[in-house]
Amino acid sequence: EKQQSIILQSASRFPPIQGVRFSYGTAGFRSDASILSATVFRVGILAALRSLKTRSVTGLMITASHNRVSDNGIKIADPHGGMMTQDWEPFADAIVNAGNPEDLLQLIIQFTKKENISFGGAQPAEILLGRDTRPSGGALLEAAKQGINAVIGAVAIDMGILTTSQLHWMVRCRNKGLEALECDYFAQLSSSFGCLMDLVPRDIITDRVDEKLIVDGANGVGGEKLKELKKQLKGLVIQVRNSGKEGEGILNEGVGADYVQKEKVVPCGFGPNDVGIRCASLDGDADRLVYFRVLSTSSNSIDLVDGDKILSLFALFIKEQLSILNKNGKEESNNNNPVRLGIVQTAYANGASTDYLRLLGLEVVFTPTGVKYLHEKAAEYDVGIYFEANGHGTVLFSEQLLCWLEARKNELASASAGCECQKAALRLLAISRLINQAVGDALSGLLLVEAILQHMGWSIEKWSELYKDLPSKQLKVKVMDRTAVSTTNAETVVVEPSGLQEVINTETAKYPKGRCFIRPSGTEDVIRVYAEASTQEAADNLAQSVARHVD
Ligand code: NG1
Ligand code: ZN
Repeated sequence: EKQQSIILQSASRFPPIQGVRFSYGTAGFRSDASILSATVFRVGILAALRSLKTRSVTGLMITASHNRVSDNGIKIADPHGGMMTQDWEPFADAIVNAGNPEDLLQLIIQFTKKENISFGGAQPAEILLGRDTRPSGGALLEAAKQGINAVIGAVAIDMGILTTSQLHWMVRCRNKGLEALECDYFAQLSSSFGCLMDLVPRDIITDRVDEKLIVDGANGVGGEKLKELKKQLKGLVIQVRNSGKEGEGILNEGVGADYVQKEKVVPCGFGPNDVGIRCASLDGDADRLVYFRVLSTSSNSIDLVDGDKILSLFALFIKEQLSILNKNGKEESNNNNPVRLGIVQTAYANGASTDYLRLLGLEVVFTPTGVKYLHEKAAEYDVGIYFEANGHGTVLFSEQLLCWLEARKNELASASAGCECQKAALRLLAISRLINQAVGDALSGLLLVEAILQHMGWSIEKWSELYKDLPSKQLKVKVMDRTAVSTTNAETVVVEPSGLQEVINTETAKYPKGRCFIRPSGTEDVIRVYAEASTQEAADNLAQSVARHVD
């Protein structure tokens, strides 16, 4: 009774905008920030219910990632730190679109009955809140808090301005009973990075690898956080650009990982003096990372080292460490039960990267776009590495493998300290602590890249030469109703409208090495077109001609 009137009362303070429908897309709800407060309020309620249901800490992140500064969005982190379970998405859609407080309340009553959720239990629900640097973030955070407070027994804990990855990491740690403040996050990253650097083979002439790295912070939250983190790092000289300081520029405008990866041009804030230097770009909430090298500022050209190449570098290194362990551990029981290493990509992965990974003998599988799918798939392996071409990804280790590595480490420490085998175990353990197990994380990904380049003694140029990207082109087509397009087979085949896939096939067949697919975006009102072919001109033409049929 009391619960019902609280919900009704507070919901009436956040009336939904009539005529606007929201849908839980690739990464939660996103739109222009000015129409989001009712949505955010309701997602606050949802996060509290999720916490009650799981009897664990959940998280709420307010961000629109790489989108415009005037946009914002909200997503929920589940107890393990990943995205909210897909089973709850229909309920999320329903409550966000409920027309008035009374309808909202009815939906909540029905759902909590069905899910057996009871209010006001002994254990309070705890929800960690985070937001990026968007100016609308403060007010939206307040709306989320009010949503949480409308649920009796739920407590909102404001963790302040964070990267998306930090918030997810904190939720995961809290549920493991570990310390989960920002200083703990920085300490874990810097100590595991230090561990990997200490294990760099001495015979590598490290001065072949330039210590200097320039990072484009997208004028978002990542730059400031990196400035904090770098104080604790040894062996790296990091210069942060586009950190979002007053006057430096606007969030995601002409800067950041999304811009650099999609446009393949030099971001703002970089000039002729940067030619040839190893550079990286984060996105607006620092869960994506790409590298690049400025070729020429006059022609605005870069050599892009995207998520697929980061994935390839990680895969190569981890495979090498696993094989050292296997070679030296012949009598190990684990030999009967080899470590399963799996690579997860989406249709946006450059075809050349997939060929390269398969040539290495690795198992590569595909899922639809969106980390919720990639993450779930990667978790099926002992070591699962997933990346989207745009630079969102991470490496997941199974509990079983971590236990096995710990045991190996201790065994080997007593037997033959300092053997290659022990070092490999130590490296893999360090990677599991460095790389964010909850979600993609530009900061931890960046440190792993840097450690591996030092280990290999590779320049960015050398790394980039692992394979040559096939020329590709991405376009987006504004449409009235993006739901008119549906796809299957990890989004590579159009189901509806009927006949469209045949048209795409016909166009694609005209180009050597041609590959093309379209899909509705889950975050914007557009249909995305991706094309690949043997030359840039061909890829552009293929994308253009298919885009014309989408309209
Ligand atoms: P949509 O809008 O569904 O394509 C985009 C990215 C995803 C993912 C989400 C979440 C592309 C082609 N798509 O999704 O990979 O990062 O945003 O931010 O880059
Ligand atoms: Zn992001």
